[in-house]
Amino acid sequence: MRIGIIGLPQSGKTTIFNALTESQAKTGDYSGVKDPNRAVVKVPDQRLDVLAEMFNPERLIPAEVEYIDVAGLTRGASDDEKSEAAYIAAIRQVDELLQVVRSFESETVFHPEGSVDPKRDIQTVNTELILADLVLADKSAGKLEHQVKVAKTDETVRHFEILKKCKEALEEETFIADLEFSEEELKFLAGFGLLTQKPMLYLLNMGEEEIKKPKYEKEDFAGFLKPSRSCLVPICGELEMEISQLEEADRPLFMEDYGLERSATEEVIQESYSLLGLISFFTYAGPEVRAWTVKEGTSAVKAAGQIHSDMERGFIKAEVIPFETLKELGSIQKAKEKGALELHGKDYVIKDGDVVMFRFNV
Ligand SMILES: Nc1nc2c(ncn2[C@@H]2O[C@H](COP(=O)(O)OP(=O)(O)OP(=O)(O)O)[C@@H](O)[C@H]2O)c(=O)[nH]1
Ligand SMILES: [Mg+2]
Repeated sequence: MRIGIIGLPQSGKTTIFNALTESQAKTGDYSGVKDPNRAVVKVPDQRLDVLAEMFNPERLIPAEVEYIDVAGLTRGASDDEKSEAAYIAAIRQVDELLQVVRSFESETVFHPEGSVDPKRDIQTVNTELILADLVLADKSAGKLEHQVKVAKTDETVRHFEILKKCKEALEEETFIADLEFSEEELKFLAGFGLLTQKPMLYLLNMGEEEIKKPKYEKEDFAGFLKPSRSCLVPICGELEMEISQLEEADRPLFMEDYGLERSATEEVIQESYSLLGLISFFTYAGPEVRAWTVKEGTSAVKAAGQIHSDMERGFIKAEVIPFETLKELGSIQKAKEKGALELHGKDYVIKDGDVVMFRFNV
């Protein structure tokens, strides 16, 4: 999974990138154009730790997420009709966006709009996303319109209609994610990497003093966030970055001092997963215990295919035990004795936390 971090200049994107990825990228060096920061992190999952203890495997492989932190979006970023800004191109390929919204006050950190106003900033950024998509949809529709004139096929007409629908929605400031499409239409649109089609998680970047006395409540943003399924997580970016730089053993005490119940990193990943409709399952084949990520509703045979195409082709059955049951019983051996391993066929729908052994034949 790939997640792009966006927001206005100096809203705290790189600070939060560092917190999420335990990186040390330079913060506060506003310079407009720069290469994106990238880092891959292992998805923290306490269930995997329990399994590690139970199986004592040679290798423990968590799921991974890549974060891409780009330069700040500015007003008019999408005005250039000829070439798309490189940092916008860089986020067209991600699965989900994190929009960092500044709530912290600071005498020393400048605000491109002159004052702290999260709702206005969200609007500014979202307008840029809409414009960037509009330019792209317009260009592509123009090309198709030409094709429709010179060599009309049913397909070109259909594709042109899809883009027209997108353009009309964007002109009304509707995000593409809030439109209805058929499977086939979605397949066609997937190639464009429309920014307003991506799930978005908003991170309200608070100052330290806001932990105890929040300036804004989540409810203040209800009905305001786009696309409509989005949600907002308040996070204290600077503190989270400090926490990420501590030794793991020192973190709980530090967090307690500031009245933080858990690190925001885990919450961000959880919310990111649920926005994308992703779940985790686990396998314990041979020397390896491993976490896998699939879309909710994935069948056992497709899940096997994600591991290896041979496993999909030669699929026989899946031996499944829910994580909680396995944890209670204490070991696979015990689970076998108790007959707690369920046998499922191809069409079984994988559930979050399933511990699975695939039986296959090649
Ligand atoms: N007081 C305070 N300062 C913060 C907070 N989060 C970030 N900053 C500061 O804000 C400045 C900008 O932070 P960055 O993380 O570099 O912001 P950015 O969004 O990546 O900036 P650009 O990449 O230039 O767009 C830095 O000096 C940070 O130390 C916060 O929660 N409180
Ligand atoms: Mg930055």
